[in-house]
Amino acid sequence: MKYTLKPLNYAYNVLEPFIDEKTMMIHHGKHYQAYIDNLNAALAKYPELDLSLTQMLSDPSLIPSDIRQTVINNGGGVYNHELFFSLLKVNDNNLPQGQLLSAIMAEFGDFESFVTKFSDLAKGRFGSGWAWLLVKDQKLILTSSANQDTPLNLGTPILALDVWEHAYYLAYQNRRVDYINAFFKVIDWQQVEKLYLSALN
Ligand code: MN3
Repeated sequence: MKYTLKPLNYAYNVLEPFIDEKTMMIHHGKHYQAYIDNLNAALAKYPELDLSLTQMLSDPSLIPSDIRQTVINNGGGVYNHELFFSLLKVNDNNLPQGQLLSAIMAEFGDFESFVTKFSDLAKGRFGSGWAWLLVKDQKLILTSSANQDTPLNLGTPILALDVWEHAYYLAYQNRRVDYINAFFKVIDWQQVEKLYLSALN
C-alpha cells in the first residue's frame, strides 16, 4: 500500500458551525479514504512505476494508459483533499497578511474583490469540482476544475475549495453559496501564505 490516509491536525468538530463534524468525519474518513484505496489498487498493477503523485498529475502522459483516468480521478482526489484539509483551521477571524496580502491587493485590488471572484468561480463550477488560487510565474491566478482534476498544469495550488456536494450537503443541502461563505471563516491563512512563499521560489 503506497498511499495512506493523512490524519487531520485538528479534531473533526473544531470547524463547527461552519463545517460540521459529521461532514468532516465522512469526508475525511470515507471519501478521502476511498480515493486512496482506489489509487493504490490502480498503482498495484505497476509496482515498478517510480513517480510522485504530483509528477503523474502534472503530466498524465507519464501514467500507463490503462490506469491513466483512474489515477487522474483518484490520485487527484488524494492530492486535492490533502491540500484542502491542510488549509482549514478553527475560526479565529484570521485574514491574509504580509506578502500574501500584498499579492492579493496587487492582483485583485482588495481582499473583498478576491473573495468575490473566488466565490463566483466556486458557485459557477457546474456539478462537482473545485475552486483554486494558484501561483504562476510569481503571480496569483484563479481557476476552477471539474471532478477531481487538479490545476497542476496551470500553476502551484495554494488554496483549494471542494464544491462536491459531499463536502456540504449534510449541513447546507443545496445552499452551496452558504457553504462557500462558511469556508472563508475556517481558512488557515498562515498556511496559505507558507505555500505562497514556497511557490515563489
Ligand atoms: Mn471532497
